[in-house]
Amino acid sequence: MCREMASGHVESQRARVSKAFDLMDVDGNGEVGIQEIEALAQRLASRFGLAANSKQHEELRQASVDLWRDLQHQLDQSGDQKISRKEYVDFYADADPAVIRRTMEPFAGILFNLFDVDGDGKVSRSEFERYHRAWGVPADQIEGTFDKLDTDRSGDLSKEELHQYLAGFIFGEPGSKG
Ligand SMILES: [Ca+2]
Ligand SMILES: [Ca+2]
Ligand SMILES: [Ca+2]
Repeated sequence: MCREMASGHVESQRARVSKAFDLMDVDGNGEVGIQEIEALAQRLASRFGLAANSKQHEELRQASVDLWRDLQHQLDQSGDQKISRKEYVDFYADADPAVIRRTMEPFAGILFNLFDVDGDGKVSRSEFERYHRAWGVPADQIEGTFDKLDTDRSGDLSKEELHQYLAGFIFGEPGSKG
């Protein structure tokens, strides 16, 4: 059972998608339901420091629920209102990146605006760090992630660059070329 150790950069797309699923399956029972999505949105909101009844909080919650409905619509083959690991991995292991992008778009847009505190349409290094520090991510790891994401080396993250990052979280880095 040493898969973690052996994985590194060569782990398969299925393994990546499965790991992304783990992030959502908070109680670890092998399926994800609306309660877990709402709990995740809640956690995200608190990391961004959003007040419980603020407009931004509500937008984030709504975008999460919409994303969930979309996923459920596409993935819940058995119709039990839950997405199982198998449904999730089967779908996203070979999903068309364009489909993933479309699914992600509204949610990613909301998150981008939350990251972009000064509203200049870019996520600067300090905006990126500020958020990740709240999650307790070590500074050098944040730096490394930022540099990797800033593919055009502009010193900040465009919507496109951040989008790749978020898609990686939720769908296991679709289209990443290893
Ligand atoms: Ca679960
Ligand atoms: Ca900014
Ligand atoms: Ca950039």
